[in-house]
Amino acid sequence: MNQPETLVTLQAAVSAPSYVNNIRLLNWVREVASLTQPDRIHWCDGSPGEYDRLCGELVASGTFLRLNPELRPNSYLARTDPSDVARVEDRTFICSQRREDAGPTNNWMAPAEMRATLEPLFTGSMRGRTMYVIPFSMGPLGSPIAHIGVELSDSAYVAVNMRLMTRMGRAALDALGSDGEFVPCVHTVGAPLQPGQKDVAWPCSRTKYIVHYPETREIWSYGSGYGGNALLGKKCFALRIASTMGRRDGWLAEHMLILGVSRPDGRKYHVAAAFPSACGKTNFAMLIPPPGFDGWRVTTIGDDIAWIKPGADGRLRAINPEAGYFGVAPGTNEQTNPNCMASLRRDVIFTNVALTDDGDVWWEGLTAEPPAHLIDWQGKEWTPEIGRASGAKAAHPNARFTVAATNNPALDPAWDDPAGVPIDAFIFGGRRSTTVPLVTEARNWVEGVYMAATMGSETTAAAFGQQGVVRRDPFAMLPFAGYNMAEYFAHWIRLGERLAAVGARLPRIFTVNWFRKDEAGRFIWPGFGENLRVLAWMLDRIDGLGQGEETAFGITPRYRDLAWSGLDFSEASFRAVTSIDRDAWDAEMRLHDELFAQLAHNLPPELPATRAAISARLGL
Ligand code: TSX
Ligand code: MN
Repeated sequence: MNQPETLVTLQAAVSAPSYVNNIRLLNWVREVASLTQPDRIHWCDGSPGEYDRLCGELVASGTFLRLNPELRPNSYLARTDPSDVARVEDRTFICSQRREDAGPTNNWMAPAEMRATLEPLFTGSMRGRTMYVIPFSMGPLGSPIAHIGVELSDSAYVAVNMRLMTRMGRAALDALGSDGEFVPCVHTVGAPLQPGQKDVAWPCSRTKYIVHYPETREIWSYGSGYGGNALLGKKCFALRIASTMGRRDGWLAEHMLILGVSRPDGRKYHVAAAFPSACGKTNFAMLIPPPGFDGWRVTTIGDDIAWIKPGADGRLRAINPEAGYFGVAPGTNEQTNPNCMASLRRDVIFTNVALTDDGDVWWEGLTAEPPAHLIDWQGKEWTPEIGRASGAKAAHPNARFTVAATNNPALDPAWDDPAGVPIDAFIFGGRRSTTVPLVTEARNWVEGVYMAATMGSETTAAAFGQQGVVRRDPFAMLPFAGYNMAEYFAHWIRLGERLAAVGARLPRIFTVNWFRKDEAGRFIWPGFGENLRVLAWMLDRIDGLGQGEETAFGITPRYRDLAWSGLDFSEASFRAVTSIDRDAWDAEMRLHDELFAQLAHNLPPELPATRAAISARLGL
């Protein structure tokens, strides 16, 4: 058989349009279709017409509710099954050949054993459904930092969310070309339909598997239709699989926002920042300068994930692999994040928020007072009285919005630049009511890696068990590293060494904590836009102008080193957010030891050495 004939035959076998010319892709789609046995195959082209059609079908099937177009144009509400509301970390697996490669912080199963487990589950799992072929680019189309993925999913909800969250459709296939490489991602809700069986609004399965094979770079997701379990470009590809690609090829896939900051004179800087959940990453990425900072501007490149590669000059350049925001709705309002509220005025898919009587959305924290009547995230009647009596929230605490980045009024002009933006600083943060000061600069790369490796955050949601307990979340990557966390630390240290060896300018590294509390349990630092005062000090440091003093851990600004114009914040309050308590740090260092003991296998010796240097400086 000659080449064109093979192509045409393959295309016909999987209902592919004539522009699909990647033989490997066509063959893989055929294999997965013969395994999962969908009724139909739909190749997503990513057009607006296709998006509208699929959303219309989701409305007809009861998965979507169209919101009032006068109040929330072109927007929808989806309510999930009450059992399918979040990522399932205990059902997430890294299936490398060797258990040590997954490390002690990941669930592991041998690839052959996992394949044997999944095969019967995926067999016929798409019966009665459409299989959507969803080609997507993580990162600007054609960028040397970007990579292509293709998700096969039996969920139209996934297809429309992927259109908002990635560069999805024919353009991604064009970038792939006839011979390009892609990360194959298979997703099923695990709810095949018998002939004539009526579907439910949110099909899913009690059995769930979120599976990664880092060595063959495959993702297989079974049983959930929700967010990170189902939108496989995000946590599964852009963090877990990409982190293993980055280790192999010398780059970084990080759980970081990327923002631009411009001074009034136009000088512009870029920072990437990692925070665990519930620290306000999206708010920070969309920050509005406070009073006293006229002429300053903060712009968003990304709010969740950064792919960072050394450029020809050795400088680290970052792209946002995503093209939209899949953010937590509760707590978002005109005070905490005006740019986000503006982004959500139209063209949004809301998931598990509450519905108002006039067909708009509401969530806890949107307004000071809840409306008198709502339909809650489970479709039930809700009033403030019911909420008070039963404790039931109107919106699920993990309720989400999906919206294209282009809706953000603070979107950075370079957000889609294939070259990425040069990173001047990394910021690592956590939510700590005591102990960790407002801001500290690492004196060198290794000290910065130590700060990031020992990051911790106090738990806020009761869902995570006890409240107010510090959990270590190194680099905010604990649930997202696709390989051994100790080797991930080593990769960071070695990358810094390699770049320093070629004389490259490395980003500065800072650690921040917006969340210190006073004896009465009140937040001391005003946070939000006022955080720009801390950012501005960082920029001064980068320019070699900012002053500070050495502490046991690094360099901290004194009261006079920050710009206070427009804010009444006393020197005593400043001391309360920057003071270092020797006893608290004694206890803290022991917790660092616990982490390092857990990660002892292949832990880079630089980290215990840094720990020893810090305790010596503390006189412990
Ligand atoms: O996002 C937050 N940021 C970063 C913003 C750029 N939040 C919300 C966290 C939950 C997602 C914050 N919360 C921040 C913060 O800097 N700081 C705080 C704590 C805080 C809360 C309320 C007030 C001050 C600080 N003030 C009043 O309520 C008036
Ligand atoms: Mn995240």
